[in-house]
Amino acid sequence: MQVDRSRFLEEGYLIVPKVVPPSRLAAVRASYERLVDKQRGIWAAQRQPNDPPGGAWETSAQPRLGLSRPPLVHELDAEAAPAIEAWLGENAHGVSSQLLDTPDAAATDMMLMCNPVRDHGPAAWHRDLHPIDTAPLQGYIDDIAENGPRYIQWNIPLYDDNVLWVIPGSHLRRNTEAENRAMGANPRLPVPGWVPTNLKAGDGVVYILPILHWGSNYSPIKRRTIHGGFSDFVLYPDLGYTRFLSPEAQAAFARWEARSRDKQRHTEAALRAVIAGNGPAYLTALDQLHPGRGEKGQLLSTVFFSKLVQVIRVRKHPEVDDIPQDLRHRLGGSHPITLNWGPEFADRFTPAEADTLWARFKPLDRLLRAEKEMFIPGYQSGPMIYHFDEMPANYTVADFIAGWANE
Ligand SMILES: O=C(O)CCC(=O)C(=O)O
Ligand SMILES: [Fe+2]
Repeated sequence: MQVDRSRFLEEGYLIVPKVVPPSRLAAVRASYERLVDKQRGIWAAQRQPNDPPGGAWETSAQPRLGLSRPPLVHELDAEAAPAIEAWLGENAHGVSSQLLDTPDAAATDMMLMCNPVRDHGPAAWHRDLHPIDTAPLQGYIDDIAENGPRYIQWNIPLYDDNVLWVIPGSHLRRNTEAENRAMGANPRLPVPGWVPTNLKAGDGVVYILPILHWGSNYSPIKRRTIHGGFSDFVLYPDLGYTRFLSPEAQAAFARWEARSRDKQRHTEAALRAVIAGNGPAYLTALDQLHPGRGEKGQLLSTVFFSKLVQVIRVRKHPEVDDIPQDLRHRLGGSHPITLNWGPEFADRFTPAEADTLWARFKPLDRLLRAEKEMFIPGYQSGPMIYHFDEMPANYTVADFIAGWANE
């Protein structure tokens, strides 16, 4: 299917029909329902003394299954195949590759969002963006405007679903005054410019992440909505379940896993070029990591690296005490779409190399910090000393490289 990529880039979202083909819907529903039962067992077993018997299933506003992560990933079997393979259909994988303008987009985290057992009402409007451990909004906007998105996210409901609302075009700009006023006063009310997605079972909405969006109503109406995304930057904690998949699906995950290893290798090469003080090698590694990306894209990757270097420091020097607690907490997991390959990646470097890396990234980290703690509504970061929106003024990758001579 041909989709309208220019409209997608402009509006920041697109409704795609029949992402799960009608002929597959019953099988995909049944496969997910079994996983819901498995996960409910996990939640019941994990419940805390003060929790109700069902644990998170009963307390969460949006009980969510993570198919690609422990513990559920370890429990996938042949009956989970239709749930996983829903990601591989032409209107999911093929459309995602078109929209990302890449030959073979890879599925990232595969999840399922369910209704709560009792009414929780609306969530808060937000962008799925936590600048503290990734980058300021303007860095994303500049990269998307120059090159298109690196990651796209999907909601694919298995039953009709109008929970998600979006603000078209908000992925390419900062919050307006009116939005900040509305979200500052009450982030759980409609914000001017909203559009409901209003999806029929099997259809999907795909969106570009900094878009302002809203879980408008978490009611007990049955909800089983596939959620997750596609990117060239993925990390799979466990692919054991692929043995239950079709040969085509197995081949896809094998390609994506190989690509993940390549991306990690190019990330390491980029950081080794920084350690060696070799500017041309740094630019070459950036281009291998993300071929064809322009200057703004390379700058965004460089900002992501400044956070990855903190991951390496924490691993090599657990005693460091100059990293804000909220940042340190965020850095504990992996986040491949922003080039955080997780704590084990740090073991490619020695403590001394971690020091050299930090010396060379510290000036950029300074520029990413604000004068004082600040807060802007609509993000997944609370008050913090890093900029929410602004990238360092007039700063380029060439400035980053030139700075190595000064430390
Ligand atoms: O429930 C939805 O559709 C939106 C969920 C969401 O925005 C989130 O969990 O970040
Ligand atoms: Fe969100």
